[in-house]
Amino acid sequence: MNTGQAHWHILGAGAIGSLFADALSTDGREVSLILRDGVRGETRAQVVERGDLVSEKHFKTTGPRGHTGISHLLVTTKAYDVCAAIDSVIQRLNPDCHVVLLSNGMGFQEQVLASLPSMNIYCGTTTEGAHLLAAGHVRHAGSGETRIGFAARTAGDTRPVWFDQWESAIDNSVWDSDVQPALWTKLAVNCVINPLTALNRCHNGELEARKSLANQVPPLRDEVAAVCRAQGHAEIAEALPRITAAVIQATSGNRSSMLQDMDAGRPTEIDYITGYLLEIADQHSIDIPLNRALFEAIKSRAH
Ligand code: KPL
Repeated sequence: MNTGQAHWHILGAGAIGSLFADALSTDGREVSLILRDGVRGETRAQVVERGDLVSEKHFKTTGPRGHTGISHLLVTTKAYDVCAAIDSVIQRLNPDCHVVLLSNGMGFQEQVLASLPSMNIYCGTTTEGAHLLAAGHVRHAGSGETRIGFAARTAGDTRPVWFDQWESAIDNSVWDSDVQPALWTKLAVNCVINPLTALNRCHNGELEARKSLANQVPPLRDEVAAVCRAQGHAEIAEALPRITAAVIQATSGNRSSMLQDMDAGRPTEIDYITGYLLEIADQHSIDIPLNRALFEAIKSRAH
């Protein structure tokens, strides 16, 4: 039964995974990190800085092929790693495991639903800011909101019991009975900001401050809005000019995650951001040439 105290296993101990591991454990939950080189019985120190407060905790670690069953799995890997990472622990997932997908982008949710049909799959999005300063060392960069809901809605779904504990651990967490609009809003914003900042190697704020870049935002955003509207999210399409401007301003000093990935020589999440938008646009026979050009430019540069 999963009605008692949840023991969270975290797949993807990057900035957000580490931040949430720290918050869940501070609130009294049992937390284990699944690491590629993790060894059962060993612990890993995690330092989280929140302003002047520095907390250091030692988490149990386990490799993907550990022995214990997993009842609650939080996935915070890069989008392109989600399916392979889940596959690596699939033998350990309890038949009624609760799996929360908090990675950026869209497209992998359907794949996970298809590969784990008996399990409880949730997805969500967070605007919490966190930077990984080094492996196991995270700085909280700003408070945000975390919205979570079922990956696929069925009649009679009720908020899961674990969310009570989650909500008490993670500030500003919201149970969202229809999380798709939140996922689409994040996707739409990422489609506008991430490829442009990555290709121009600029901070988010330059999309407003540099005229040559600022001029590219409205036509790109209008293409994204057309796809949102066709997909049934007219309210996102209407609000997109305001939302993108607000995110660009609020994150003006940030380097987008796609720029950081390119600079670090990592694969980017473009297939799950603009790539997903292109797939949905094709389903609706909508031409979005500016997004396609950015997609191809990132693909030709990415490692
Ligand atoms: O989510 C982001 C990202 O970089 O992936 C934004 C909102 C663009 C902030 O940088």
